Amino acid sequence: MSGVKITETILRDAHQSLIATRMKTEEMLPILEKLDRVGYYSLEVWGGATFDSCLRFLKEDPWERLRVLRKNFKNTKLQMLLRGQNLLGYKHYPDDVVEEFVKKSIENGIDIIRIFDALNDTRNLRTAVEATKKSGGHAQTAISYTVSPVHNIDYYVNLAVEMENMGADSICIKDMSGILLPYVAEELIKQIKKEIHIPVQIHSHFTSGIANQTYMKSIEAGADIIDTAISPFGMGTSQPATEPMVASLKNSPYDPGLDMDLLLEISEYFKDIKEKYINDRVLDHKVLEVNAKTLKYQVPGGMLSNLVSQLKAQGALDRFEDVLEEVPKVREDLGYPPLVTPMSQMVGTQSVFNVVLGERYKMIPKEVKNYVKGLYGKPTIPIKDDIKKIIIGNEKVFTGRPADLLEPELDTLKENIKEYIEQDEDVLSYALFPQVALDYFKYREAKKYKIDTNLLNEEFKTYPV
Ligand code: PYR
Repeated sequence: MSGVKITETILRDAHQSLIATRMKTEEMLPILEKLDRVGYYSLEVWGGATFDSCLRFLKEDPWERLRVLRKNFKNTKLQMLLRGQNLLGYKHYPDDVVEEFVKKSIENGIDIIRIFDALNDTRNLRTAVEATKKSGGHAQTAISYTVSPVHNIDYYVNLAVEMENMGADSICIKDMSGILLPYVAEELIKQIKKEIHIPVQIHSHFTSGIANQTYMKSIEAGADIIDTAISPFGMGTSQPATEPMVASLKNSPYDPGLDMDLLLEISEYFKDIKEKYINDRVLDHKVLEVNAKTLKYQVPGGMLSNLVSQLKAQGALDRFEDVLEEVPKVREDLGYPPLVTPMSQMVGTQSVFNVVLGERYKMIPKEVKNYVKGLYGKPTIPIKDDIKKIIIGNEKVFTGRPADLLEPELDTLKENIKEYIEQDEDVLSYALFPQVALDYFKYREAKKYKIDTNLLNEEFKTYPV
């Protein structure tokens, strides 16, 4: 039997989970050659929040980052996380945008696309899965794992079978909150492996402190691939750490066979990067602690910090515990959505409103209304009539595939920004985040101008007056 395979998340989820996705491409570059030699199955390097963060905060072109990474990874497959029909944003995009986005992601260097939907509504995965396969990529569909009275083993096994039938090349069990218990994972993977014939990958977060054990039981039950993060950026709200996991599997049939010396060198490099983010106060010790309350409230790490900042903004941080108590109630009202983007934001904001305003559903975000109207897909169980009435009154609920309501828009978008386009991919950046992308394009132009000015200055230096 060949060993378990490892996906390293340092360049995507690890820094998304611990330092708000702020790692810059220039901080990645010096270590890429070593990362490429370790023998990982894949590196998760793109997607999730990295795209938004590049454009909005780092003033980097995410497409250029991808090309640079591809050029430097000569031996390792590159992987990204895609939010199904939401791509790398927070709402549904039309099929023409999804198809082009997937095509360009693969053209620029992605091998494996992990595609999930926050509601596990497979209609929201289909366009991206088909586009991935059409471009020769590996389509991995992810089950958004959660715990509720209706999310049982049968539910997940049926979902996995549906995904395989849809054409998935592998399945990921995506435990974004870190609440998949070791013995549940064992049973879940055994049952799934009985019914499907494609590889199964486990993705968890260390948030509640149980993920190492969950990985071990998953591996023993037949999981083919696990997600880990090199130790300086492992654990806490990130993935289990790579080196201890690799060491734990040594001398077993599951030995991943990675180069431990190289892992330790890589670890040293990222220790320095971590130190810098601690000094800059980007890395807060809170995200590194075991948060056992997660097991009760299921709130993923990123959502916890969002709740804290929303409450701080309203001067109501003392209501934090009340909000945590409210989250499962709102979730139940909304038909038990898994708490992952964009549902985690919706449930979180609604819970904050319910507590801070002293009356439940006094104020309701537009996104929550749209969700109840069916515009994000199908809730796990139907939302009760009385809740529906409170949230959308007598408005009708749409039961079709949400993206069927959206007209193609690429041509119009291209026209809108034609004076800024420097590459085909620019229209996709604009499609996802119109204002943020425009701001970035303007910044890019200004920077170019500045570089020209500097060059001019160099010439003047050569010919002093
Ligand atoms: C994302 O959607 O960015 C996650 O990491 C789940």
